[in-house]
Amino acid sequence: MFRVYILKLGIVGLPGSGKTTVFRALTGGVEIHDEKGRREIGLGVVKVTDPRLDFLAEYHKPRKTTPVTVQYSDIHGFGEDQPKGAGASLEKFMAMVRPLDAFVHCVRLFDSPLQGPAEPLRDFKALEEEMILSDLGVVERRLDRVSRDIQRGKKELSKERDLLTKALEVLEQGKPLRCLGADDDLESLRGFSFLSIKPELVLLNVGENQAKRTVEEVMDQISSHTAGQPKVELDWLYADIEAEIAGMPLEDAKEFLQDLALQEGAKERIIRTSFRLLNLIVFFTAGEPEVRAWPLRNGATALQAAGTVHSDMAKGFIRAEVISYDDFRAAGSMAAAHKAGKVRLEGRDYIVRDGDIMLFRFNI
Ligand SMILES: Nc1nc2c(ncn2[C@@H]2O[C@H](COP(=O)(O)OP(=O)(O)O)[C@@H](O)[C@H]2O)c(=O)[nH]1
Ligand SMILES: [Mg+2]
Repeated sequence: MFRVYILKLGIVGLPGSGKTTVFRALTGGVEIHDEKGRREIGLGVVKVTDPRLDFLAEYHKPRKTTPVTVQYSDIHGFGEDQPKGAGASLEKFMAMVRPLDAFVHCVRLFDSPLQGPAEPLRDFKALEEEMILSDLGVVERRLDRVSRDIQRGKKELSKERDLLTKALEVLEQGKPLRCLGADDDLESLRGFSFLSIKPELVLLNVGENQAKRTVEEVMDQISSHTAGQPKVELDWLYADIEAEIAGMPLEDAKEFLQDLALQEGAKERIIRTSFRLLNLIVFFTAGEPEVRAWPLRNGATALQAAGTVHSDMAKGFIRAEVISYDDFRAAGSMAAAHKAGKVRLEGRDYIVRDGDIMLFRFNI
């Protein structure tokens, strides 16, 4: 819990749906390297732009400014190019998928010479079904083992059996595991490598010649299909165009956007959607050494926020001095904010809000 994490999003989709294009659009081709300096294929880290962070940096002129970061990975292995047979490649696939916070499920909305005309709802359902079938296999095998162990006297496994039975029911209705509901159920299932349990951002990859109305119709179709499911969000992207822009110098990109009458900020919008999907907020710490944005679970306390920054701050927590970003903006300076009584002293149980600027007092 007391750990800053990089948000990990894995781009999945049927072959030819445009995963790699989406990956390039979202990361601009930024790559990270492993410990030996080798390029990690299909892994990119993005700094999240945030005008609030920019303003705080302008005000404090810190030595260092640190945005929230998001890691995208380009995951193939679904659909036809699923790793077959060889346990090693399935293991490798699962090792990539397991640590992900959520999937970005890329759905093709452009006609493709290889895959044929766009059939987004069909494609969406096909991948969903594949995830559900994979999970069904895992549940059935595990349930089999657990039931036998219970017969041999391992009574302590009966809770797991009940949970797996509930999971089985959901899957047999053709629904993804994220529909299970109660959050603690999901927590205890997370140890397994389930696919359909992950929050999912459905991302329509729209061809440049698609009519706006078509996009809206498809969005409607998919959202009626996922109606009632928790942890699903829907968004869209001109991946091909965005990928091209991502590789351009800034000035050229601006001109290009103007020519196409496109709005800037699809990437930022998708990141905001991901934050909503994962129920995350952002708080800030701001001073002369560093101005920094931190992701935090919505509903987390001041103590948990302190622990995100440093474990000592949680251990020796005394109180937090808190001002909302909007109040700070309105006051114009920290001195004015203090004078106006906008800086609050909050205890360990204070529920942090999006945009809070926090200073932790601690004693260790
Ligand atoms: N027209 C059009 N073509 C696209 C778009 N996105 C991807 N493609 C093309 O579709 C093909 C498959 O894309 P790719 O990203 O490699 O798909 P992947 O197999 O899911 O990684 C490539 O030829 C892309 O250039 C798009 O938005 N519009
Ligand atoms: Mg690819």
